[in-house]
Amino acid sequence: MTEQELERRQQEFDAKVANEERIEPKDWMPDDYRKTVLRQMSQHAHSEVIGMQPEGNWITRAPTLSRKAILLAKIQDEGGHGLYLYSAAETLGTSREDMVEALHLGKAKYASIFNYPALTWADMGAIGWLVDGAAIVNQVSLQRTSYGPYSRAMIRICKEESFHQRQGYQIMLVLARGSTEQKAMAQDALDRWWWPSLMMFGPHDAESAHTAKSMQWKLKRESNDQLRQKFVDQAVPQAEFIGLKMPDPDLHWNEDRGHYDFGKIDWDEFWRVVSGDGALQPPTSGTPYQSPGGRRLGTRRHACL
Ligand code: FAQ
Repeated sequence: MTEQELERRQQEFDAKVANEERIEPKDWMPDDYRKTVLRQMSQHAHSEVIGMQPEGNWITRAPTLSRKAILLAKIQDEGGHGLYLYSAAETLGTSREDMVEALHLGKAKYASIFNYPALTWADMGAIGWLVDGAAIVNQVSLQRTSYGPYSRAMIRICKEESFHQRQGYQIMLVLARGSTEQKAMAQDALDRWWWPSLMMFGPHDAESAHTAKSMQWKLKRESNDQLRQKFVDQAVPQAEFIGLKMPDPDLHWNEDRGHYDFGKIDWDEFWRVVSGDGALQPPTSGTPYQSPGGRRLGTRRHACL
């Protein structure tokens, strides 16, 4: 391709992005754009599939038949999301086998939150409420992403994810209004899943390798910190409504900003967990489990591994 032709195609691509048109598989796109969309979509697809595992662990231990049926349907949906996303990513010219191989070789990532163990039934509530809740905040924004197949996959995924979030919140609500022990179990799950949920949005904008370019391409429509703030503002009143306490002494409403301020995220823990630190050492009776990041994880009394 001549330099002139390349420039013409680049201008055409830039104009489409500026005019809010979607980039389609048959369209010319810069190599870096293709690489970045593929990285994000394959990471997203892997997260959906790996994300089935902590919940899959609880299918045989769901407390009632109805809870089991709901959990099964929810986990199947996550598998389906992975499949739409692999199909959408294949339109960029890579096969599903190559994406899965990259995952197995450690070249592709998945959301680090799925390295944390699901220790009690309340974790099914916390995962739905917080993990799906954080995923939706991001995915609603991605419905307007510039890559057509990704944006269309997000529309269907958001509808299903919204049911997932509600079923999780409903589990938490029932536990929080139950016996003292059930309420303690719900609080323990919130304590363990809150900070990892905030980490799902990725590093702060100033530390985020890809955000600036992805925003310019309208691949990302809101930055990691903007999305994280939306999630916090939404989750805090939800916790208050069911009478649970967020595990963050620095969390408070900031009248001037019109948002909640919150405490510092432990990024050392994030990077340790991203790089595979997830092994759980079973405690001796009554001593706490340690999270992959070293935080206290509840006791053997609550765990049903
Ligand atoms: N975990 O430059 P940035 C779900 C990596 S779906 C691990 O800010 P970017 C459904 C990042 O890859 C949840 N690694 O990156 C469900 C990069 O490393 P690289 C998944 C992370 O892409 C619920 C480096 O850090 N959702 O949960 C994470 O611009 C319940 C620098 O980061 C999506 O994937 C992380 N959390 O922004 C299923 C949404 N964050 O690749 C079952 C789509 C960052 O250069 C049960 N993805 N890294 O080696 C995105 O929106 C973006 O990729 C972000 C990260 C926002 C996650």
